[in-house]
This record gives sequence, structure tokens and C-alpha cells, in this order.
Amino acid sequence: MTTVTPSDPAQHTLWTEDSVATELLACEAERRDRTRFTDEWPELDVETGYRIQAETLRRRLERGEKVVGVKLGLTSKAKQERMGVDSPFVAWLTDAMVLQPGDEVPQDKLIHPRIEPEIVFVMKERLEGPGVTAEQALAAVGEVYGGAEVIDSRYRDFKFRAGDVIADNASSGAYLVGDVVKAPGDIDLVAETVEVVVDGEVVDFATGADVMGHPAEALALAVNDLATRGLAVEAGWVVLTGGMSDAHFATRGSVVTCRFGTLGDVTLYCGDPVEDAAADAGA
Ligand code: OOG
Ligand code: MG
Repeated sequence: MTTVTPSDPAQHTLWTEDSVATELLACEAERRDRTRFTDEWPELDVETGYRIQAETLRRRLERGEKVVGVKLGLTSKAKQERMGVDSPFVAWLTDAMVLQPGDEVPQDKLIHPRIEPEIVFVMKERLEGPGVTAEQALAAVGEVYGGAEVIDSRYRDFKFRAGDVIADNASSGAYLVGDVVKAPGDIDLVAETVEVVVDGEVVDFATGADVMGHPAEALALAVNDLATRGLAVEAGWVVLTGGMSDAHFATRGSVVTCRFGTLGDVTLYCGDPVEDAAADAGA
């Protein structure tokens, strides 16, 4: 695998889809961030990003992970503005990313985790684009939950362009699904509220409307986008419809709760504060 440094522009084309996939998975495994590839390889566009994303998924599956669903990225204005990328995208969830209630944020595997509230769907039917509307998408949903995603970009300071972040599986890290379940017909997904509470203090607020006007729009976008690559959303899959608000640092020692209006509390414990001081000192 060939890698180059930004100070060596004559060699920037030496990046390949294969070597970017290798580097991204190495950064993840070694808890190492890096500068975005698009500074060195401007041709890394959305399509190239998806091919790299597919290659990293192939390697995750090869090492034994299983696909459990998909996640949307940047489906809210809050996220788009913070990240400076204005179009939503889709990425993969595997069983290695699943957290159970009471689990801590896996700080020893992550670089600079941040937490964001998400409306989560579990599919009752397979859904395949193109041309799927939000209404059709919602009809294929079996269950609705509140969730909290722990994102962890492999890019320094979460600075990336669309191609970079798509290649990086949309900053995937881990996620926790809450324990309150609703049928899609029993919840007003536009009006559903969420407060992000960090150590008892409300630091953010959003509603389902912040996710493309309705979280089912995000699901429709996912299936229609996947269809361009010959893929579908399968029955039983989990769909994270995208951060409703900005994401907030999972600082060690803190407790972050995504407090939904009707979908309950989804709480993440961010680890031991003592280790934090040691980690910071060593960083
Ligand atoms: C990109 C991942 C976005 C979401 O819900 O918007 C994402 C990022 O913010 O690093 O998971
Ligand atoms: Mg997210």
C-alpha cells in the first residue's frame, strides 16, 4: 500500500481506493486521526467515496462482522452546518458497533467520540428503490426507537469533505438503541422532541422535523441512494436516520442522555474520569 504526505503533491495520485480503505481501517484500529484525503486527492468524490466505503465494508465482513443495518449522515441542518457538508449520505452498521443499555462508550477503541440523538427504525419489510416515497418507506418500518449514536471520524478535528466522510463510513463508531418501542402509527415523528443532557444540563434540543422534515424522508433517501448501487434495505435491519442535533463530545467521566419526548431516555456513560487525565496527558 502506498501512502503519501501532503507535502509531496507530485505523488498525490498515488492514493488509490484500496490504499485509502487500508489507511482508514488502520486509523480506526490504531486510534489515530489523519488529515482528509481530498486535500491530497481532490478527485475523491462522492462516487469514489462510496466505492471505498464498500471496500471497507467488505473487509469488515471478511473479518467476521455482520451487517445489521444502515445509518444516514447529515440529514439535519444542525449537522450539515457543523460539518460544512450539505448533502446527506448513507453508510453501514455492523454488529461490532452495537452497544447494550448500561454499556460504556468504548473509549479504548475510539479517537474523539461524540454523541448525537437519532430516531431509529427497525424494518419489518425489505425496501428497495428507486422512487420510494417517505410514505412508502414508513409503511415498511416495524418499530421506532430513540437512539444515541457515538460518531468517531478518522479525520482530525472532524474536518472532511463529502468524499472523505463517505469513504470513512460516515464516522461510524457505536450506537445504542433505547428500550421504548413504538409502532410507526403510534408516534408523531415530526413532533417527537429530544433533549441532549450532559451531566444533568440540557445542552441541545431538536425534533423529528429537523431530520429532513420527517425521519421517513431520510429512510427514503437511503433506499433510493442504495438502489443506485444495486442495494436495498433488508427486513430486520436497523436504520439510524441521522443526528437530529449537533453531536456532543463524549468526555470521559460524563454521562450523556438523549431524552426523547415519548421514546424515553437513552443514556451513555462515557467512562472513567481518572483515565481521562492520563489519556489527555499522553495525547
Ligand atoms: C458524519 C457522520 C454523520 C449523522 O447522523 O449525521 C452522522 C459526522 O458528523 O462526522 O452520523
Ligand atoms: Mg449519526
